[in-house]
Amino acid sequence: MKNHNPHSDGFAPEFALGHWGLHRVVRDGAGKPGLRQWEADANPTRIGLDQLSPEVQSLRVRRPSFRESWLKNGPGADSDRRGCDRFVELPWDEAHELVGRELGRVIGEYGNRAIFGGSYGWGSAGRFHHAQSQIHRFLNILGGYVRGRDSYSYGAGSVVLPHIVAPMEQLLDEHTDWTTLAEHNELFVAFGGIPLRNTQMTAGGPSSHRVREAMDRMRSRGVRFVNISPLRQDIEGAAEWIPIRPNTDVALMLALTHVLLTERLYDASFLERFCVGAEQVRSYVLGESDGVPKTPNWASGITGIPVAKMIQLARDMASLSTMVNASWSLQRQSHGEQSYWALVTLAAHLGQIGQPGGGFGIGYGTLNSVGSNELRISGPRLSQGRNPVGEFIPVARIADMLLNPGGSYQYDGGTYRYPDIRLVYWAGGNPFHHHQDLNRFMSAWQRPETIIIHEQFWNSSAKAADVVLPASMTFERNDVGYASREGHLVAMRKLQQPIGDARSDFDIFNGIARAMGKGETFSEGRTAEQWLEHIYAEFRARVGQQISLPDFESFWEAGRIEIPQSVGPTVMLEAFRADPEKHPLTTPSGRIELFSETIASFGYEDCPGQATWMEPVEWLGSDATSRFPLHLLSQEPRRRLHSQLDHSAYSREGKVHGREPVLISRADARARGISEGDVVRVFNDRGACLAAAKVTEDLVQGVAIIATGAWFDPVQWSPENRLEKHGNPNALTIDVGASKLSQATVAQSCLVEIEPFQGNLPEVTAFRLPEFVGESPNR
Ligand SMILES: Nc1nc2c(c(=O)[nH]1)N[C@H]1C(S)=C(S)[C@@H](COP(=O)(O)OP(=O)(O)OC[C@H]3O[C@@H](n4cnc5c(=O)[nH]c(N)nc54)[C@H](O)[C@@H]3O)O[C@H]1N2
Ligand SMILES: Nc1nc2c(c(=O)[nH]1)N[C@H]1C(S)=C(S)[C@@H](COP(=O)(O)OP(=O)(O)OC[C@H]3O[C@@H](n4cnc5c(=O)[nH]c(N)nc54)[C@H](O)[C@@H]3O)O[C@H]1N2
Ligand SMILES: [Mo]
Repeated sequence: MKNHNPHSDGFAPEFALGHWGLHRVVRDGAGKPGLRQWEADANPTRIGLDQLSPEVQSLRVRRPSFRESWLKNGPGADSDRRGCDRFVELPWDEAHELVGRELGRVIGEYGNRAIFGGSYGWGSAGRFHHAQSQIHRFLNILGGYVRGRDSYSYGAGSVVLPHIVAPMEQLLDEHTDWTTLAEHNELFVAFGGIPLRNTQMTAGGPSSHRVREAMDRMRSRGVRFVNISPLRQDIEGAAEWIPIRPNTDVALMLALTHVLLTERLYDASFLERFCVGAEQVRSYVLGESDGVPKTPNWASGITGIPVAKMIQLARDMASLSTMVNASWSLQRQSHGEQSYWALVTLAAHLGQIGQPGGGFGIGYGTLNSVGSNELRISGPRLSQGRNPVGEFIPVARIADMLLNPGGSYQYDGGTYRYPDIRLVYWAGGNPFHHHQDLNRFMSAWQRPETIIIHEQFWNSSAKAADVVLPASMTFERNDVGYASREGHLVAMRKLQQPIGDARSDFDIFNGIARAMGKGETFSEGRTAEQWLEHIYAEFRARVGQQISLPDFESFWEAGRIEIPQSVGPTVMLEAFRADPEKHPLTTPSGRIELFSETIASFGYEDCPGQATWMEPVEWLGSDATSRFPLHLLSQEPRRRLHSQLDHSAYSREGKVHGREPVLISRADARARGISEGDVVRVFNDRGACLAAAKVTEDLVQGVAIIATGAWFDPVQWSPENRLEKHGNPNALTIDVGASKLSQATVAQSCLVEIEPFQGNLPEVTAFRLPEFVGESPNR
């Protein structure tokens, strides 16, 4: 396989692919690679362009590293020193031995049910070196592991939607494409907006960034965009902004439904033919079942939106071809299931589901792929084998699991027990980025006897592990790049040798498997290069009916091949609408379940049988606002992917005095004596972080926003930590489930107070290496 094209002359292009997009590789006279924006990208991103920079590379994990106390005194030793201990670097053969022996010990003493291999996270683009597939395959050949279910992205949505419409992944894949919308849609109502910021990404790698163009095309056709969000910028460009209090969209959706019902603007025949439960909805919305009519007047007190605005919006929706869309943030909150249930309920009353210009969306504006009209085919993949261990947790319940082994919990109609975890193994995710209430998480993280992580960088999760194995980056290995609905396959060629002793996750697992006498089982006798050809050949055969792909050699030579667009438009739930008897939904009734007998039968007070307004655990209507009067939202970051590349120049340019900005309204800033650029302390009873104030007119008063992804940087690596120095919102968020149904994260339900920071400013140390024992060669 040819890896290098030192005389790149435009005929054999080299590409680098990230979840943020495609870059063209250019080489200088010495053959050293650099990255440039891909000229065919309609709206290229700057994220990832600087990933080869010395600044980024200086924080690489270079050699297998072992926490000093763990190495000297054995598993479990001084686990409260995780995060601040020193590390000892060892050669690979010793690392393989040590890790293999420790895995063998835990499995021998406690069984595979004592290993947590949930390993949530985005890792990197590339179908073979997909960290999650590699770790799961590896742990499966050892006899299995406790896994995590659902996601931090849309855990509440993905559990409730199969009960009421269809599996969430299926719906996401079927979103009506932008081109069809441009032709047929008249009014696009976006709860949570359509932030272009977020459409920089597609898991697996976008081709061209299409959403800005798509929205412009719709505007030029006269489509009206309505942005219902606390933040005006959630739609960039022309849009009407309806500011709303966070976590109150369900009340608004119910009030809109109330107007449709009382003004007889709803589609009775749609409800009759395609839905069950319209009667229960009617009775609840009109207040017959609970004595509280869900009128615009009622909703106005909750949402802060004027009554007349709601009435007009409902009327417009009923008279125009209307798409109602909710971002994923709407369900990453307390009772998050209700946002999507109320959205579907509203859309059902409008009666346009299955039509090309209307219906509902649950993810326009979250990723570049949602709404594309490229072919929907799952890509080349590495088989993960079978997991003999049945135990799982809803992914965001990890701290509960570690803190309460044997404790019971409810989930989607079942009762389960938390397993007793002794060893945590992670590859391709950053729990000290993604989990809520990180001070509490620090105490959970002290429980296991051993924590092993494969990482590229010395980020917070690496520093807090016992064993850190250095993972290579995409441009240090060959891979095949692909994402459904992106329309291309990319030869991700190795551009340079891995830094230090870094290796691919495949090579790392292969080495440990060999040390455990299971090398052949893991590798099946194939090298990484042979695996690439193998999974490509499998893919080529599988999709042969739909698309004809060249052999591997030709694909590799070409660098990138375009996959033909799907024939004809995609319209969500079109077949169901055309013939619900022939194409019933997979719900128990085969219809859209505005009332679900199944969910009602679970008897959950926090998730009844139909879309219901319930107060979030924390919101601007809580009593707790007397002490913590601001609702903190933590949106996805514009200049990075989660925590990835937070140390790159592009991400750092977005910081103020090296700290993450906190967006705050002018009125709130003034009331607290805070000016633009001031370092402030954002706090509640769970924790505090430092951030730099960014004052704006474009945010609802009472709301603050910190983007996620500043590397967690506590003054003290202990549950008693009082301050996070860098601006990580998960120092503040609450770690409880959305409801007993999904147990999903509620990162967006969080109250705080903000004050000017007094005293000596602690230095940000997030981008420092840990301490090593002894001299480290060529660091
Ligand atoms: N407060 C708050 N918290 C949130 C959210 C929120 O809205 N608010 N959003 C949540 C959501 S939606 C998500 S999806 C999560 C994201 O959480 P994560 O997916 O955990 O975040 P990433 O920063 O992408 O972490 C990926 C890690 O994998 C490493 N990595 C990359 N490539 C490789 C590889 O090839 N091999 C190995 N071994 N490692 C690799 C990277 O260095 C990085 O540390 O965060 C969640 N957390
Ligand atoms: N650049 C970039 N893009 C990304 C990612 C990234 O890390 N960086 N991460 C990707 C991932 S993993 C995911 S899951 C998606 C997430 O996609 P989303 O969950 O849709 O993204 P968020 O940025 O969390 O939220 C979008 C907006 O919703 C608004 N909002 C929050 N709460 C409420 C509410 O209660 N009501 C209303 N009406 N609005 C609210 C906020 O103002 C926020 O700006 O983004 C993906 N895209
Ligand atoms: Mo996500």
